[in-house]
Amino acid sequence: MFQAVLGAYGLNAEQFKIEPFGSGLINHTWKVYNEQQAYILQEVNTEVFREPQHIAHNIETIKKYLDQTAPKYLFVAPIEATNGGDFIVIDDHFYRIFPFVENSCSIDFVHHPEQAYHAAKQFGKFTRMLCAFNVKKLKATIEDFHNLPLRVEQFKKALEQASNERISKAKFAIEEIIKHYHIEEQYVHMVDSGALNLRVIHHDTKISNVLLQVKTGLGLCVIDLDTVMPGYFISDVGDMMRTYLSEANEEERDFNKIAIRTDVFAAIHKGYMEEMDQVLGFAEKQFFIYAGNFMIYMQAVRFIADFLNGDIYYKTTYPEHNLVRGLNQIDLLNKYIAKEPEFEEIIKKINEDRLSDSKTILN
Ligand code: GN1
Ligand code: MG
Repeated sequence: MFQAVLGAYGLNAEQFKIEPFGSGLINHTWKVYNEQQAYILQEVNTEVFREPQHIAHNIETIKKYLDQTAPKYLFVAPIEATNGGDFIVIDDHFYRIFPFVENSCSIDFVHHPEQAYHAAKQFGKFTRMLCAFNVKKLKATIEDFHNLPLRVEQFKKALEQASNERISKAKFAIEEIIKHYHIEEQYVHMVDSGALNLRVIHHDTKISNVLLQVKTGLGLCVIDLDTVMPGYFISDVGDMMRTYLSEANEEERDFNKIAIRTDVFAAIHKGYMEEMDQVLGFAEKQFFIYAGNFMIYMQAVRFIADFLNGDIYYKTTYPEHNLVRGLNQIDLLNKYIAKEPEFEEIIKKINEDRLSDSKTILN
């Protein structure tokens, strides 16, 4: 396979080392490198991305726009195959190659608030750079990807069709999901109110999707652009809350290790708002904290639905993997909700400080 794929890019597989790369749950990724060059090779999971050409369309359209409006902005698009295409298809498998950004690295866990700050700034910057871009030019790479009511529907359907064994194993998780249906209701109200604008959203803002400068740890750019499509900012902010606030991530089986760090919350807010404060409307900003509820809950719903469906979507490595992930996210959700009063205080304080700063300037 590697021979044929790399060959389509004029590269000889024999001259490279090829190693699995990253920890994604959907696509297959490899680092392809030798002393002179390095690339990231990816096979797109077409069960999940039914129309992979939509991914290529979005990336290409955005790239053209950024080349004109912000030529210095680092946007990592796939390289061209020798036939001029952005991707290649071999035996119905869909591959693309990215340049490996030099002197960059990524991390899998947020150890310090600083890292959350730099990442949040990069995701905020990405949406800001594209705030005047016509979002309607983009296609949905996964239809209804973050449509919470639909995810809840899928969960209900999975529940109807699941084996008794799986239902009884997931009893507590199912009860917790039902107990939190109000998060879905809030979503429906929010969308109906028209408070949120459709924007160019990344939809997968985990820390490993930001490249950092090796020497300084400063943010360089965002990567993994498959789910870049029209969406609401709560998806990106919420996924940062979901994946940065606790040092233990969704894979952790010891839930005692799941803990919310308020300093990381403040860092996400600072980094994202430094870029997006002027872009988001007043009504949108009111959903900043809700974003965490939304994404953590939706991920719990998705993991548990997949467990009930017999593990057909996410890669798993042990029998109850999706159940444990779902329970982990429920634990995180409950801990997040308990911290909300503190989050509100943090935001209130930031706004008061800003107000007093502007008064000082006026005086
Ligand atoms: C999937 O494959 P990866 O890790 O980039 C999923 C995200 C989930 C994430 C949970 C297309 O992302 O929505 O948040 O797993 N991507 C898709 O780890 O479903
Ligand atoms: Mg991804």
